[in-house]
Amino acid sequence: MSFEKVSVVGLGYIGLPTAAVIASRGIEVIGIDVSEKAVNTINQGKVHIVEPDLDMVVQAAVNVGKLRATLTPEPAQAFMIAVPTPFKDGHKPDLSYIQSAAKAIAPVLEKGNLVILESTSPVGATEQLAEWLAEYRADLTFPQQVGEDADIQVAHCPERVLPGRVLEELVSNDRIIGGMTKRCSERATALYKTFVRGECITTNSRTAEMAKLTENSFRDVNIAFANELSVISDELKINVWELIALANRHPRVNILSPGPGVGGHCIAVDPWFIVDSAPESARMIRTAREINDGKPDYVIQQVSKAADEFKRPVIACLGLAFKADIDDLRESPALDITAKLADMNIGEILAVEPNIHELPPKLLDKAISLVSLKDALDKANVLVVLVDHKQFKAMTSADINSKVVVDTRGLFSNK
Ligand code: SAJ
Repeated sequence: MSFEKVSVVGLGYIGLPTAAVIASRGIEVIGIDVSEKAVNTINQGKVHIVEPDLDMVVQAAVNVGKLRATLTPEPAQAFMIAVPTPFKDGHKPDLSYIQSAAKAIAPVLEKGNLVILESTSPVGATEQLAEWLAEYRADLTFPQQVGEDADIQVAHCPERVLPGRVLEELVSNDRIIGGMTKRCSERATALYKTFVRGECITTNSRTAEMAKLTENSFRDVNIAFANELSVISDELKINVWELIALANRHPRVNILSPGPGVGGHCIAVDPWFIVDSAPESARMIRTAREINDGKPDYVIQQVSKAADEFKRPVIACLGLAFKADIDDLRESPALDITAKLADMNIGEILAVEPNIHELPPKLLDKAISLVSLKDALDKANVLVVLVDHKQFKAMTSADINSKVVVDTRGLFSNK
């Protein structure tokens, strides 16, 4: 059976591009979100998030009437849930957004519908979603059955796109599809085949959940290794960038880059889901998280030492985003470091972030000025490179002349 009407629940960094891409294939897409502002913006053909080319794809889909957003769910053949899965205190996964989505769509579900969980989730979350759907449908005309005879098919298909390259990766990446049953996987595969050019590989829901967590944990562990090497290299007076470049010349070695810590809402979060599920066994995954979370304090110590060299230190923090060339400040170590430096009162703090126009709430009540790169280079005697934005990569050794540089991204390792 082909899909004529699909609903996407949660119109954020993943849901909105997914909705727009499916709509661009000629399928009618209804986007559901709890934010009235997001719904209104999308219905005007505009976007509320920054992602290259997304504005064009959304505008086109809305203009031809294939995409529309609403606050209240309505019937569709398939529902794709792309809501946040943050963690609560003690690094425990918070599934409340998935639960709310289940509650919202349950009344409009019809026999034979497909429900896909796209949100990165701890192992067991898809089974839990099926149980919630059953619970919220219990009093209705046909209750959702869990298991082989389920009248609603439930599957997990974790999103895997890289912020900044979402539209391209949504179509070209392979997809892992973990159905609650074989039939669920087949239906879900049919839906993804309408817009995915990569391969769709089927498994069960628990393995699909774990596969996504494993991908991000692999990266976290590799970055932790690089971060540990950077601290060891400082102790041993070795340039860590040169060291890693040399080691990576080996055909079977591929070490990622050290930095000021790991940010974003994925790699800094997902490994904790594994640790929470298997606290005794997930030793390396936990340690990697601790190493990466400890890196900002190490950077702060380095800056503090650098500031001690000056009577009136003026410290310029270059970058606030969690990675290069985006405006996303979520879980950003750069933001954290800048805030803590201001609290320490060790000098005047300047912040440079070419991708935003005003200081974020977290920095508003602090003695920090948001300045241009040029002003920072004119005034500062200590430069702290926190993000490798393209504007910072273009700096020359003349720009840094007599300044002390704490370079967490290796921009000046060869300059
Ligand atoms: N970082 C380093 N060193 C590196 C690479 C990254 O310190 O060598 C830091 C970045 O500066 C940033 C953080 O790690 O603070 C994460 O950045 P990222 O570019 O590695 O990843 P995300 O969080 O933008 O996206 C990841 C991707 N996962 C993988 O590459 C395995 C993406 O494909 C996932 O869809 C996304 O997580 C997600 O939603 O889970």
